[in-house]
Amino acid sequence: MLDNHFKKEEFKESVKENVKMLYRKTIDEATQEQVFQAVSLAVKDVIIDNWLLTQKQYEKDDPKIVYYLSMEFLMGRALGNNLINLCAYNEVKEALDELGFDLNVIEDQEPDPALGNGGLGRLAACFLDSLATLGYCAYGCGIRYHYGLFKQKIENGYQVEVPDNWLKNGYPFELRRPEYAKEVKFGGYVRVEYDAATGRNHFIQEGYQSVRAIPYDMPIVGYNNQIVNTLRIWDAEAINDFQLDLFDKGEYHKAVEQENLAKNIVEVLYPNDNHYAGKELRLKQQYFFISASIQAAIEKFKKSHSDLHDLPKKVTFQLNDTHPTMTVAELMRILVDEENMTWEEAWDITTHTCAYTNHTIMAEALEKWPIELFSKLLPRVYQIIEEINRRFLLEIQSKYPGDQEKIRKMAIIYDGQVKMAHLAIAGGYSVNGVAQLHTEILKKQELKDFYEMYPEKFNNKTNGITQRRFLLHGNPLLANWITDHIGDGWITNLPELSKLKVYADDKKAQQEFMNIKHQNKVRLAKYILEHNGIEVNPNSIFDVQVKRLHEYKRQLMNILHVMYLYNKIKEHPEMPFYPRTFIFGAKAAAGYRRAKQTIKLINAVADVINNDKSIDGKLKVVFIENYRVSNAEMIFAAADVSEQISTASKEASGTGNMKFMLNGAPTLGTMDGANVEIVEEVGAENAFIFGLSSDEVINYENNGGYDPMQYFNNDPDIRNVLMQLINGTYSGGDFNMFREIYDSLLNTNSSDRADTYFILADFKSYAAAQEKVEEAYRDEARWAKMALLNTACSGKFTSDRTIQQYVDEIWKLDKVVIGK
Ligand code: GL2
Repeated sequence: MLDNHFKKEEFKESVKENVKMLYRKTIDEATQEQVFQAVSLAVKDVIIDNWLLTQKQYEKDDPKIVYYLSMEFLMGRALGNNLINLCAYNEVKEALDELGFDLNVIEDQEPDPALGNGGLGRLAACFLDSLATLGYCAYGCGIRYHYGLFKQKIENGYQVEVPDNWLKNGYPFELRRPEYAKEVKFGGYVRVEYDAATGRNHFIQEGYQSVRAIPYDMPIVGYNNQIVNTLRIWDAEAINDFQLDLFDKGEYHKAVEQENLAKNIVEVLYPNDNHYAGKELRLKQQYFFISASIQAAIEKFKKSHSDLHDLPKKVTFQLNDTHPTMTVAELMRILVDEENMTWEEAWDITTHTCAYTNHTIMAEALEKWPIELFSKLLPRVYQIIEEINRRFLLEIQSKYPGDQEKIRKMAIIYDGQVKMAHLAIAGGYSVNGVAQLHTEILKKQELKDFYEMYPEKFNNKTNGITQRRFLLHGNPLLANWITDHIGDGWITNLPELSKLKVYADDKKAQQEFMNIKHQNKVRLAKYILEHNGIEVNPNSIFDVQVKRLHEYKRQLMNILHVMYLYNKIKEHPEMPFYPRTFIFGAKAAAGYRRAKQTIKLINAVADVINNDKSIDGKLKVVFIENYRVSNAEMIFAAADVSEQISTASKEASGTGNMKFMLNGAPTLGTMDGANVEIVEEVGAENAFIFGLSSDEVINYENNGGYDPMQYFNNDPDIRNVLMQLINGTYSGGDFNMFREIYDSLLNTNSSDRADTYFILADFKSYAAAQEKVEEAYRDEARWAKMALLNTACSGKFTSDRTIQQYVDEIWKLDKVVIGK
């Protein structure tokens, strides 16, 4: 065991031995990447022992299991995190020092496993960390994409996507488990066979293509408790190797197709965040990993239990958004077709085993599959959904006799489409939103009819984040300072941070706190210089917006405000102005044109402003290339201001907001998502809140009445900034480069409502809030107190709390302690 009785000399030997075995080299000949592989193997060796121990304990205790089914797990690097959770980080750092290597440099060799897009995938990763740390038996189930989220390069100000071949050197923490392979079937037709003996029909899929799903397991190390859970991601392989006899039988085509199916299915993660593209391959991916995961779960259950009716007592399938909703139908298929249960029995089990989390109200994210596509690809599963729908409509009719409107709005299959959210709600026992406000909007607006029909299913689970990665690993200076002041209980009990409140007015504590922030800003400034070639002033205010690029998140409002500030500085050079660095980081979905134009705009504005000597470095704009989990950790630690400026009602929760808060950056934001709860915890005086409320936004949306042109006409500052989008100021004289952005705000040429996300409506209150930020920052003591209180009040936002609520209110899991 590495924790507590870590043996440094043994570890060093093991690293050297690994270098020798893997590369036939001595350690002084090895590259940094080779040392990374060797160190990781040595760490994995330790983890495996605990992994086995955990397995044994689970076999002994037979605890209830949650399967967290998700298309995305945005894990981030594992090496550093594993060392942190094994409580061996400092020891390994020392050991490597003695071998002549720097752990930070070694950590940097690891590719970010980026099997996710943004918040939804990162939440899944934080949840796994908390589940292992709290001692719950949990499996993450997902897909082993060969290419994760693309790497972003900025060329000439534009985003260019580069494939992320994260497996190219081999990933040291995964374990291939071919003995648990499962077959997954696509296409063909369903033959019905009547069994006279039982009087039942049997449904047999024939003429299908299939792939073999091969699981790869990644260890999820709990913090200091010897528990190691499993993230199981499925790869695909062709079932038949190339068969000449098929060729002879004229089925050459089928053999090749089957091979291609296997090759394509796990090739790449769809790079869309909060957006559904409706591609057939995506539907294949969904069924592929769900079928394999559910088959494996049932098989595992049957190994130690004799009666499948007990499944709900021992298993929960948590559906991370609608992407894994196929679970409902696949479980029904297995229970009815393979286990020969009656429909009623199977339905009772299914609806007590599946639970659904809704992560967005964005209409474009709602998954609806055309019947034609669906029924062709998954003929038997589709039949089952038809039957679920038929019975569900009967239930609606008996509850609301004659109400056709209810059927139209609630049916699972309607208008030629399969509506996945409706299936998830009908087929599960729990529906949760991810922040209080979001859950209320679901109940009152988006899912109102379902809430009326099944109020008992609805509940809220406000998101959280793991402090182990986002403070202990990402911000070691602050982590040590906190531990020096209040002990290290916060690592597994974040609300203990409130003990820091007594230091809020303590001059020395304030100075130390801000000094740490400064050092972290220096670290980020160095990264920015190395990666962007831009020099930034660590004494300026670091104002940061990092998240996916999406119109509703309003990076556009941020950069328009930068343009506005620049105009003010130019017009009034004598005006007092506290130096500011506006930092952006964001990937845009590869096919999202408007988002990509916004990236270009940010870079174009950066180019002009950063090169204008006349403003004396008062303003800098930086777009950090390839924002991802590993650089995020550093960015949160260095932020002064946390930009959380989505149009109220649109951001279901947000989790970046919590990471900033934890690291002592006050929120500049709207009353949206979890911002509402952040303000509740820290107090309105320690945040900068502005803009329309969600009720106001929803009211405008439902009743019209918002006219952005009125702001353009009446406000010369706004008009000025908007005109600069089309007069060449930031485009070297090209009037068209940002025309579409301009049009999107005012017009006119498109059928969309102008300024869909109320940027002009909120602009002036945003600018006013920004002025308040500057005023607060000038007062050093006030700012230090605010920053410190943000950290001190962030205890609620640990994913440990979120997970405990899921456990208590939805999953009902048993706690496991190793050695008990
Ligand atoms: C999201 C929401 O947009 C985000 O607000 C939320 O914090 C996360 C996690 O619940 O889920 N929904 C979604 O589809 N994506 C998100 O990040 N991609």
